[in-house]
Amino acid sequence: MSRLVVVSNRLADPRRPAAGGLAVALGDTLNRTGGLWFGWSGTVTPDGEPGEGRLQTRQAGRVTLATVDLAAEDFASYYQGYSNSVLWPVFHYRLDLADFRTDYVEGYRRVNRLFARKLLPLLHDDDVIWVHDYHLIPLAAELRALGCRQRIGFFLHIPVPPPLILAALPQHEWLMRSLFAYDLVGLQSQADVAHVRRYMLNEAGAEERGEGRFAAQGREVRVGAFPIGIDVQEFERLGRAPDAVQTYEAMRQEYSRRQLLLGIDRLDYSKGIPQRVRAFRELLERYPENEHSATLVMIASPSRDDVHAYSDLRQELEGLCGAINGDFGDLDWMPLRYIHRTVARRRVPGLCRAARVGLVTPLRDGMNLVAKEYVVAQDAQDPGVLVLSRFAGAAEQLKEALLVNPYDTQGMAEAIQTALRMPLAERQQRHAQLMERIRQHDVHWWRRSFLGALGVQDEVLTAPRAA
Ligand code: ADQ
Repeated sequence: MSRLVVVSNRLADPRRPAAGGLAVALGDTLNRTGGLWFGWSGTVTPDGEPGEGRLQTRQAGRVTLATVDLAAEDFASYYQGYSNSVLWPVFHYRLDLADFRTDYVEGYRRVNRLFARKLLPLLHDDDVIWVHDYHLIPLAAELRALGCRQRIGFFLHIPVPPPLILAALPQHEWLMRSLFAYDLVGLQSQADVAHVRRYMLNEAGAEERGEGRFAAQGREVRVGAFPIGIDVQEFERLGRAPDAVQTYEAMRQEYSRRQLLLGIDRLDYSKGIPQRVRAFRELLERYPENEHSATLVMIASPSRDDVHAYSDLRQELEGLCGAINGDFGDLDWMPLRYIHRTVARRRVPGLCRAARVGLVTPLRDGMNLVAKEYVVAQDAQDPGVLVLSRFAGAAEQLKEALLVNPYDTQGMAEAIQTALRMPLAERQQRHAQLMERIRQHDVHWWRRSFLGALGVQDEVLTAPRAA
């Protein structure tokens, strides 16, 4: 039976449910047959030699966790630099925020090479390797250059922009051609697949061989959409646990005479948070009946504070939120509560359930798991309404949400008003349809369909869980 090897920038302990759906799902697969999870340790060594890093391994159940440290110079150019200041903005269509410094890409290559060098000796002949996300796009090419012949799959968690946006990336040819070193490339949505296809044909000169297969450089890669889901059962269980129930009750009591709207995100410019606040302001201006009633709670977890664009966003948001409360607030009502922190995962289902409207309004998002969590957390008898950006990958699946254009402030305000006024029967109907789709395409479906397409045998995917 082949062994699964997962490679991602960061690791999580698969036995800790606090790690969230993805870590649990990957850990679950790794646990079934015993597997290896490889990535950065999270440690930065201030005087470390660039391109070098200490390898450490430890056991978590049947999973071996293997990590390397990063030298400070590599962390700055590979992680903060090329990954988060170049690839993240460009892949989210934000050329205006990209910092195209040439030395960043050097660090990015160096770390991918380092990962390949450290990983190769740990591999068995019949391993199947699953690489995750934009930090590690050229990893398979680096592994192949060292003689690696195992099957390698890649899953990109973020969106892919159209070819003409990608082409602004000075290294786009090198980066995109490195995809041919994979056997399978998985993307979040059909829109992403269409963009890669056009890139392959128009920019990379690849030959299309049907069923998502493209050939160039003597290799063939298959590209497909594998929309990621959440662990529905685990999230439902979390929702029934005391912490979530208490959170729900406390929120209902605190906002007993209010209609609660909720936003939960990482504080990232891709999430459309200022646009959401502007739409909320428009709602209060256009529909004054919401004054003293509609209350927006926004929980934005700190993220990448050391990257310039993120500190600018934080300032903009603080200004917008302060102005709403100043202009509309009263002694007994503050329209907006903005909390710049991460809430404990076990409380998230309770917060979602207490909210009549879930606002998920990214300008671009690979998928957006909060949209799915919000739906699963609802009371099926009296569910809230999901207002979802059409630019989230999730919008391809969640058609019964109220789909909005986050750049259209007025349109978004109208959609929020529709959500607040939606009759019970319509809410129930939309919720039931959304639930069915989210349940069908959960995180286990996602990993099984990706790994199945990569040729991993059913025995591995369905082997009994380790105790
Ligand atoms: P992210 O951009 O991090 O992920 P998302 O999919 O929304 O975004 O997942 C965030 C997770 O963190 C959710 O489980 C959510 O509950 C939790 N979370 C967010 N803010 C929080 C807060 N303030 N407090 C507590 N928990 C919070 C990337 C891509 C997405 C893609 C995922 C998975 O950008 O598009 O859906 O990977 O592939």
